[in-house]
Amino acid sequence: MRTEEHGAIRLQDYRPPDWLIETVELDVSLHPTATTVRAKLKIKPSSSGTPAPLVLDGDELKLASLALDGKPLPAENFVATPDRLTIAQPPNRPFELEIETLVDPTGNTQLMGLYRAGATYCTQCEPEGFRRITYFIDRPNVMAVYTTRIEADRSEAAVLLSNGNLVAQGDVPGTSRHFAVWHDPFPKPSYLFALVGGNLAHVADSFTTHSGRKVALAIYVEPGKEDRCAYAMDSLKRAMRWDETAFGREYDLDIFMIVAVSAFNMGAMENKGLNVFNDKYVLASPTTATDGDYAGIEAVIAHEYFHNWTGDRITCRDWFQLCLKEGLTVFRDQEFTADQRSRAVERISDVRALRSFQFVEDAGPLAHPVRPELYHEINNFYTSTVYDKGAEVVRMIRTLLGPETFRKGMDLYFTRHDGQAATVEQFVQCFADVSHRDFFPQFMRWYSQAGTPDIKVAPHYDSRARSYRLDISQSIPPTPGQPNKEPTVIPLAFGLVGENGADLPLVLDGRPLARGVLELTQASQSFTFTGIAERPIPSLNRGFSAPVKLALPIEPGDLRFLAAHDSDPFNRWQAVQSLAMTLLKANVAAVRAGEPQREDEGLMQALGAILKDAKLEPAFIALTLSPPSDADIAREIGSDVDPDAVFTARRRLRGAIGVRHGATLADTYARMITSEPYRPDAQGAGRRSLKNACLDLLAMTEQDDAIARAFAQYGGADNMTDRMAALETLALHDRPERAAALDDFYRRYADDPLIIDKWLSLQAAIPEPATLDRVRALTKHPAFSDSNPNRIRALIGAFAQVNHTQFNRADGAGYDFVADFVLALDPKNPQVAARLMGAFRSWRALEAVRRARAEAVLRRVAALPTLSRDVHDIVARTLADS
Ligand code: 0A1
Ligand code: ZN
Repeated sequence: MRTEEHGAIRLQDYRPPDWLIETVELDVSLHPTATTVRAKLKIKPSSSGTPAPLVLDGDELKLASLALDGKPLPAENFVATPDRLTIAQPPNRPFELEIETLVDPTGNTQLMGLYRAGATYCTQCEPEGFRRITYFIDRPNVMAVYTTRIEADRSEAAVLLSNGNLVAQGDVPGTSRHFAVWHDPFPKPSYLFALVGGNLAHVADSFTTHSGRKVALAIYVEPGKEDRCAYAMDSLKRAMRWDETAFGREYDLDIFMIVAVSAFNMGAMENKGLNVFNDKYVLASPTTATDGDYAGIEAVIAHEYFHNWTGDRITCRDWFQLCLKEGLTVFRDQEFTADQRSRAVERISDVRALRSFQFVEDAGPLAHPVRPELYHEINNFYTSTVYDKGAEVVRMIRTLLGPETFRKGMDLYFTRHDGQAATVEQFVQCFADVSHRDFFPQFMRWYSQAGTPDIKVAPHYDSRARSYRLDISQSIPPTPGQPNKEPTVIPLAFGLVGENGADLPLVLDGRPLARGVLELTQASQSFTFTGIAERPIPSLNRGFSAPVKLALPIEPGDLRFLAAHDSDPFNRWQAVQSLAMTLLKANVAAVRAGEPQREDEGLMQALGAILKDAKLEPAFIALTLSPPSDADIAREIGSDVDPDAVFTARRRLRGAIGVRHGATLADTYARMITSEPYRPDAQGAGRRSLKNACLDLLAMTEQDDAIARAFAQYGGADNMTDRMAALETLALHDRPERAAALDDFYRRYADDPLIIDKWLSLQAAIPEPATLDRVRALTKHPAFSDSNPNRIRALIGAFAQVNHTQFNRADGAGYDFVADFVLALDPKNPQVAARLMGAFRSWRALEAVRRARAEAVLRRVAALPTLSRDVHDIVARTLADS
């Protein structure tokens, strides 16, 4: 238990540390249940003044011994509890503290600190895991140089790794044990420490940096998995090259290592020189991984690598600044993917995800600013808001300044703050300094105000004056703890599309509009463009230049025109989505009223035109064929949501598309098939995504031949992408083919947990009432394990977060099931339990019956006295009034 247990930690209470730790010498002797950790810390007062007590953080620690400057510290001079080590009167000068602790990696089910993933020893220290290894000032602005000696039985851990460079290794004479010593010359916060020990195989390669230094690269995996590392290694090398070109960032150590482990709470971790990965984001082969898996690997490998500069070289002053490294690094990995694959497709995919997760988070009780000002449990702030909205905020800075000035600001950030633990203010100041623009104080509101801004636009065309005026207002809805908001700086990329489909020149106040970006700064303001000879169609928020909700009265005919002609591909896609959203909202209401579904011939024609447009990328067409997600529709409806009606309306629309465009879809399906061998590149993936979108829409017609086509593809596929896509299609149809394919899938892949995760997820996501019983039964299946986060996410996570109709069953049984699972998991792994509990975040927007059931379950959970801080925090905020 920590003292903050019942209190909040606030940004305004920030104080620099009283003590600094300059060097850490760790000596870790690995043992399955009794690992000894000797830590020698060089500590000094951070300023000359009255000496403060030395308070070191701990978490479930056992102290074995303590010495100061080589002498055992008398018991009356310190207090050690599992969560704290206090020396009330330390010397007021630099001194050396030697701490010996005893930890149990096998018993560590939280997967924070030193734990075991299968037989492998590994660590996870971000954000507060290092204190589960030794007592420490466990905050990111205490930066030390680490030397780590690891010792283990050779039979148990032939490979011993830590951060930095290997400086010594050898046998421990007279024993079966051996050791390795690693030294990391870069001062770093404790959260970036890592060690790994195990019987691992590895794949080696090298990379020559821009300045000609040769860096050794290694990916460590369980023996037998070496042949699934090629794509991860290739992605790593491409990421290293890209960071040199796009940001001028070179790698700095002699070696860069990645270790894939089978049990990990998150995706991966950027420990300096030794990234630890969830094996899901490393292992891939054409027959085991889908195109989506490959894309995920490429993005996560790049993300963790990019952290070497944005996170490791420049870290965060405190955890309130988490978006400083995460938002910026997501922005960087999105740009990397855009350059490696297709910019338009990447942007659309990122915005779809933003709307389905971040907008939903921002509209509910868990809404928080990109930089929170208060937390009870920092683990609960690794959120879509911090990561994805954080990336959007960086993107807006680039949009406002243009790419050249943005790059200058980044260069300044890297030189000015290298080696430091920085703040968001310091980051933003770099852009203010290079641009001499004065909007940054107001722009900071993007970091401090939660909620998605609403933008209302009223256009007026004056044909006599040949002028076009836009009246634009902005407002941000209230969010928990923030009833009133101030206007912020919103870059709105913008074009006026003329009759021939080309953009008209934009002249504002007698000057051409720079880069076509309007800068909104006031609650309401007007912009008048001159020299507009014809009534144009406005194309607003091009490329989704700002993460806002836009309300613009626009005729369906104009949207169809934009869908066909907008020079901005994002807004071509958006025009179709807007048409579909309007129809879907009307049809959700119709389903509930028992009325027939409306049709929109204009939408159908727009889709038909896109489907036949040979100039468009297949991946773009596939994205356009997919209507807004259930989560997105529910969020747009906003209140009194019936998830069954949302699902029905969306499914019927997809069926209608299948019927209306059956011939073209079948033709496109056939055209997208190639005889070339599978390659996971963007082009191949794009063709497969279109092919499989067609397959799925055709099956929505419920025609026997369409189901047969899917079943044939399932059986005949030579790669996992096509097999899985066919299975996903079959899963939506209660036909004998579904059961046959699911059984076959299990038989084929029973030995491969990462593939069986797909099988679990797919069944958990089936939108039918029988699913809950199926999921319950699967929790007892030998393939499931409640001690592996990937299995939990695959089964329970998919049910709670993907299956909107069955999690939100009107009888409340879905809520009870997930809550009971969370309560059983909580004592073992509170972090993963709390994430599952996040599925309740939109309960207030539901219709009355479900809302009451969800609330009852939330209150039942909240009443339990033994909840972890993680789950308690989520439930308390989910239930709070405002
Ligand atoms: N910094 C990592 C995310 C991460 C956070 C916490 C973890 O502990 C369970 C693990 C990873 C990233 O952004 O990739
Ligand atoms: Zn990250």
